[in-house]
Amino acid sequence: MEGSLMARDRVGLQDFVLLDNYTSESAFLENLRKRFHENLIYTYIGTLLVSVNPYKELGIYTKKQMDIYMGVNFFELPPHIYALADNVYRTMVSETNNHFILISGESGAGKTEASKKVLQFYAVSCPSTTLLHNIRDRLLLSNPVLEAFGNAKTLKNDNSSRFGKYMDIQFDHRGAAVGGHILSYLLEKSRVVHQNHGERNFHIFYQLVEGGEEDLLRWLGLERDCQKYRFLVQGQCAKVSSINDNSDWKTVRKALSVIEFSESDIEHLFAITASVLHLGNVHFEANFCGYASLNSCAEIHWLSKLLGILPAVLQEGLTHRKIEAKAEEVLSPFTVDHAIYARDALAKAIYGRTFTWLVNKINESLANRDSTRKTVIGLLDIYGFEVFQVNSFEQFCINYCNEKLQQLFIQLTLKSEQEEYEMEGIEWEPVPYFNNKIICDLVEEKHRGIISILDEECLRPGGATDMTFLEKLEENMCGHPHFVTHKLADPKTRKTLGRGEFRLLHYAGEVTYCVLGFLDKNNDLLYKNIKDVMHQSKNPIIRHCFPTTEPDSKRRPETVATQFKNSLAGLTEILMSKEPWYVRCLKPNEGKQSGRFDDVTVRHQVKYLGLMEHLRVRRAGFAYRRRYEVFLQRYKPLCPDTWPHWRGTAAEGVEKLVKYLGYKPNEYKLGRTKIFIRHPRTLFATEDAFDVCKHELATRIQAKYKGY
Ligand code: AD9
Ligand code: MG
Repeated sequence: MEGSLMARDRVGLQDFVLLDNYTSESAFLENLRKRFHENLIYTYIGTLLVSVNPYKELGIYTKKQMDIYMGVNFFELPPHIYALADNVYRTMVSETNNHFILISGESGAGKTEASKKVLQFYAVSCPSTTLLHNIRDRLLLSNPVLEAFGNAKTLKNDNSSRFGKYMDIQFDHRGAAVGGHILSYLLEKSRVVHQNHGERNFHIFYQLVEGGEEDLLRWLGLERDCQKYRFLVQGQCAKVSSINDNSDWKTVRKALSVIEFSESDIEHLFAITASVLHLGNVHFEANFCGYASLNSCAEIHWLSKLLGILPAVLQEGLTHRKIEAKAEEVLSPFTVDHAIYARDALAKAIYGRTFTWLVNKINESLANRDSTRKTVIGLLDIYGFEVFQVNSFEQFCINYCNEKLQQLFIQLTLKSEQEEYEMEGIEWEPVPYFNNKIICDLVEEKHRGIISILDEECLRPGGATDMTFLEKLEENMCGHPHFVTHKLADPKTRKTLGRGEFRLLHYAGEVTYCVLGFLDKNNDLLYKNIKDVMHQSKNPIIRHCFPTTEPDSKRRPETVATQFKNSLAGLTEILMSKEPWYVRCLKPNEGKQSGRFDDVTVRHQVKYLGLMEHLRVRRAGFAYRRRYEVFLQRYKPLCPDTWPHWRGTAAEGVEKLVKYLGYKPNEYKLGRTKIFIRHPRTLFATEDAFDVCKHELATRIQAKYKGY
């Protein structure tokens, strides 16, 4: 197996740094394509891993494969996500510092799959004890649960992450995985009440309806038919061939027990899930005064039962709003439209807050109670850049998040490279690249960015609408090279833009956003009286999610976009304090097809992900660097002066060693603490010599013992 693996990977180059014509995009693509058609989906650029989604099972994630990659030097085996995971792990253990793996790429490129593979690798390959097996299983099983509640079928991906996830895996001093912690980012709640054609609601709803046991469904008042629920039928694709809701239900159900959810937690959780479906079927009619009246006895019955709230209280909360006038409270009835709006707001709030509860609960179960020093490996798997026919507030947030990650990548790769050369006293030639800071600023700059302007409109009393928001944008962004609207566009572009739209020229391409709903989604308003109703719930999760006093209830809560902006700033800070590693995922085609490598699609991603620039930086500089001590320790048997003992400094030893090995002066540089090697082939040659040497030594030792 090992042999065949090595042999198979002689196709193309395993590392783009070896490309002779390294500035040629075509040569880059050719190498990717050649490898892709041989099912070799991984290729390095130095220590960065490029991955192309194969859209089929390759059989390369077995336990045997994990064993092959465990503890082996990074460049000694064909590129693999396990090689990267192993390298990160071993660096963490030997240097006792914190790391993170940034997995990026557009929607459907394979980020979530990659992050799962990394987690599985650690769970299986790290040292463990019976006690720790629990943690290991919980780490692994947190995934299906979060995916059930946080992923959904979109037009881009049948299992699209609709929330951002950052997970710290904690290790103790022996390198055993001892705990974890998850941070989640902005769940796309609007999906609960609305799905575009060809898309689904969150997986959990279908899993429950399709897979839920008869008794459970009866208890929840659900029928085994997705078509019965308004929140499940809008996309007209409840059944998806690539998804088995029935068996996924079983996995989730089992996972919840392993993560130590009590039976009562589980009951309450599914009571909430079902109540969202019942809420979707609540129907209003106009009464003789033109106000909304409820016409859904059965739904109210089930909602009342599942949430533990009196039917009359629920009914009033769904059709009225309380207005505080002087010392008294007045009940103001809703119109039908208003009632539908309030109902949907409630469904989104229930689901969104329960999701947060779920993440917290999982965190409790993953918490490591031992206070000894730990190191962590952070895994970042966020929703990828996406462009649909109609793009709204959700895409705006998701794409902004991707801009931020691209910015982080640019800062870290170029910054760290420059700093390292500077620190080590090595000359460095900067490489030009597109810096997307200008787009990040356009979105997030204080007082002037799109988010600030949106917030201002949300706060402006009276008269603010989505269209006035657009007008404000036009006033402020006029002339910005990455912003255009119908009014600001040249005649040719104008034809492609509607009057209620603005277009951003993102690093990954143009996206036209429809402003409809921006204010509303950013405000995310929920009337106080319905919150109070929820607080009366006998369902402990709901009561917890709707506390009597919300934090800072006197101040106006932060808007959704501002909260998101702040949480991304927090994330950036977390990441900046750790050592970065990168996986760049590429999509081979737009059709989710295996075996099809579409040049135009891949070329576009290679371009905007900055892979060519990254390669150039790697090539302009030095591909590999090793601390003197590490380099000497490994290769000292190759030189009689350094073997078996070297008494001088490690730096002097390395100098002796490379001279003896015949390194040419332009192939390497000696820095203050490290040796820098320009081409990997130099290192590979040394590695080959080392293999021969090891073999000879072993033969000599064997011969010696045979003589006895
Ligand atoms: V999104 O931004 O969350 O919409 P991801 O996470 O980048 O997106 P995901 O990992 O979910 O994409 O991959 C999409 C699908 O591609 C998976 O459901 C698999 O069917 C397929 N895939 C991805 N990576 C692999 C792989 N290494 N091997 C086999 C894969 N199939
Ligand atoms: Mg994903």
